Formats: sequence, structure tokens, C-alpha cells
Amino acid sequence: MALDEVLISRAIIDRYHQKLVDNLNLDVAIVGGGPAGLVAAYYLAKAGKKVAMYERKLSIGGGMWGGGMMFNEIVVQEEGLRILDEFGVRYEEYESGYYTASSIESVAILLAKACQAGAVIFNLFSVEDVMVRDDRVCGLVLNWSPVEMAGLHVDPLVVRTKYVVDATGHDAEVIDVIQRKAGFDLLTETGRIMGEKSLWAEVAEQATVDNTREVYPGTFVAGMAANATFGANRMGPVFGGMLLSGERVAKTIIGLLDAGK
Ligand code: 48F
Repeated sequence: MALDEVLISRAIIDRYHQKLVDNLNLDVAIVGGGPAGLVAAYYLAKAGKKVAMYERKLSIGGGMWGGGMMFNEIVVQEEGLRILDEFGVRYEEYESGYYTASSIESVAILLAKACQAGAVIFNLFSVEDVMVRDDRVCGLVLNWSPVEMAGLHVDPLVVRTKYVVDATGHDAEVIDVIQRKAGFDLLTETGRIMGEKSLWAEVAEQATVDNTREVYPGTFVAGMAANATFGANRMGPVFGGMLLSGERVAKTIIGLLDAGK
């Protein structure tokens, strides 16, 4: 069959344009495509919510690909296994209570399941700001990552959303913008980002789940961003807390949306 190069180009442009237009008004916008964001995207989409994810990098998966120090295996503790089971990620017991999974298989399956559940993923997008109305975040300000990387002076575009999930990892970038610009205290003990503490796996893993909450009206934190925001420890390459945090933020927001909030 003859292939028309211009038709190939038009197909890509048309389909992508449609995807952008269809996702200008969201139930939930997730910032960051690491494990916490991917799990959240899956559960939200599975519940029928309109959810889009924005990831700065070309590849989705955040810090999960690299396992621990580029050894591409992750450890998941007992509590996180039901999430691996839900997704169908294979794992093996290493010693009692410690399970390992391929970091490559984990990212690939979390991503595939999130997409197939209906989450729409925009890679190469950087969230540079938020929109705030009546002391509530109601939108994201987006630009191409290459624009950001090149330092080009190009104005952004905007999407409207009922809820935002900051799943940007250690830097809690969305909360950082809110802190700088919104002129309103965060819902933390100090009213500010409290900052991540040093590595302590056991304490950090439970804290990630406990800290998965609303930190500014309309905005939740999940994954490592939750511990950075609420002043808890980092945990290293144990991933149960990340998975459970993604589930928790999704279930909380589904409850709010279903209640018409
Ligand atoms: O860092 P990341 O994997 O976050 P996570 O889901 O998982 C943390 C673990 O990977 C690991 C750990 C495990 O125990 O501590 O670090 O909490 O993924 C965050 C993603 O957000 C993207 C970034 O490129 C990464 O892929 N990101 C960060 N800021 C922005 C962003 C932004 N402003 N706009 C778009 N994407």
C-alpha cells in the first residue's frame, strides 16, 4: 500500500489536537508520572473520572525505572502487595515480608493499566503555575518541557480542573508554586512546605500514606511530594508506600467528586 507522508502527519496532528481539546476541563489533573501518580490515575480513571496526567519527561515512570542505584529491582512490603495484585505485576518473596519486582515490569504495567483505564497522559509537559480563584486551585498552567529547558520566553496554556494531585516527587513543585504565589497558608503544621527529612524506610513508608492529603483547597499531595510537604522522611527504593499513597489520593478524591464536591 502506498503511504502518504502528509496524511501520516495530518493523522498525528488531528488526533493530538483532539486529545488536547477534549482535556481542557478535567475532574482531576495529576502532575508527575511516577508510581504514586500512575496508581492514582488508574483508580480515578477506573472510577469513570476525567483524569489527565502531565509529565515533564519523555518517559513516564519517574524514579521507579532505576530501582535502587540503577539495579532495576524494587522492594515492596506486605502492605503494598494488593496493589501489585490489582495491576498484575509479578513479584517474588525474598525474605519474610520483603518482596521484589522488576522495576521495568512495574512501570510498564502501571502505565499500561492507567492508559487502558482511560487516563490521558501528556508527556513533555511542565506544570509551571496554577490558577487560583476564591482561595482554591482550579487550573494548571502548562508549557512544553523543551520550552522550559531552552529558557524560551513562550507563554503557557491552561486547563481547568476540579482537583489537582501534586505527585511531582521530592520537589513538590506544585505546592512550591502555591506557597510562593497563592498568598494563603498551606494546610501543614507551619503553613509552609516543611521539607523532606533523611532516609528512614519504616517511618517514611507509613508517613507517605498518612501525609496523602489536601494541602491547599483543591490540591492534594501524593507519593514523595507528600512527605516533602509535611516534613517526613524519604524511604529509598521500597515502593509500597508510593503505591498505597496513589490509591489513597484516588479514593479520597473519588469520594469527594461522588459527593458533588
Ligand atoms: O519522583 P517520582 O517517581 O515521584 P513519586 O511517584 O515516587 C517517588 C519514587 O520514585 C522514589 C522514592 C521511592 O521510594 O522515593 O523517589 O512520588 O516522579 C515524579 C515525576 O514528576 C515529574 C518528574 O519528571 C517525575 O517523573 N515532575 C516533577 N515536576 C514536574 C513534573 C512538573 N512541574 N511538571 C510535570 N512533571
